[in-house]
Amino acid sequence: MSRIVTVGAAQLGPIQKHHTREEVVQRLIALLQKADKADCDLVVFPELALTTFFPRWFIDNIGEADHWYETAMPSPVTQPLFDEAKKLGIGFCLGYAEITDDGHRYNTQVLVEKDGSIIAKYRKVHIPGHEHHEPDRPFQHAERYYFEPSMEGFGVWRAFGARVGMMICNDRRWPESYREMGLQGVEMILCGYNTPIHYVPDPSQDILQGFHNALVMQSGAYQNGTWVVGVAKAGVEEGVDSLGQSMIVAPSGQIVAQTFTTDDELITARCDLDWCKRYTGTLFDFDKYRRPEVYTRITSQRGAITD
Ligand code: CDT
Repeated sequence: MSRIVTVGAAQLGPIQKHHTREEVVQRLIALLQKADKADCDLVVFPELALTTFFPRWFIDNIGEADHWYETAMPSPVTQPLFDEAKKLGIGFCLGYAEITDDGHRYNTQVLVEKDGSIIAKYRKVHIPGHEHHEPDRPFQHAERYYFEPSMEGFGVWRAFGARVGMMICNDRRWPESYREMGLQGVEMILCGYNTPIHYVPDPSQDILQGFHNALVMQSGAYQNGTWVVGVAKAGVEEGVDSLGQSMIVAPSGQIVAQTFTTDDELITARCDLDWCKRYTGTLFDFDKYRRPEVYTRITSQRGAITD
């Protein structure tokens, strides 16, 4: 008997600075209700799904940014989302900015089961952008100021009858992210993202944003024999145009569903988990074909040595 998880990728349109968390939670609930009509088991929301993408602004006193972060999950404001999901019997994955009791700041996703219990928390490993104010940019990408990189790495958890992993936005561009999970037998990777179309350090990449987005998720899925669910916060947010093109990618690397707007939009797919074995049991039978003894640079060295 095949193992099916029906997943919904719940893309969000922009969240402007003046939008309250209460308003955003109502949008998330509306998407959950659509997902219920489509018989979803699990709904994936974007990175930083409760607020605008605030690292586009720099402020000298980081304490003044505390209001963008969640101190608890769920909280009184997000509890209605947890309640609705539990009532509908749908699990979800939600990205948000987290501040811990001892003041650490992470870019985080939680995975919540159908009964409302939190299965896992993932904190972003690859933090892109810059640490300091760069006044010549049209907008900042100061994630390295607002978030510290997680030292916890990439986990895989049993949930929804599957082996589920998580990553966040820039993580999807790094093959190591997928492989770390592939080596734990991952069958479905959940990834929220906010990707500005304009890449300030090299604008020649702007036109390629959609291509690169698909390229990395399709190859990551194929090379690790896993489903990948990539979900955008899209559209023009505070004047910054961000990529949509949320997608659900099969272990073959094929896109089985993709959004066509930059607004709140749900796409769904019935994901056959046994499809993973067609790849992990053949061409990508890691146990048979991998050569870790010759990959030692991967963990012993960070940058390229060219001399
Ligand atoms: N949120 C996030 O990680 N965005 C990056 C933007 C490019 S780096 C400035 C991404 O990889 O999509």
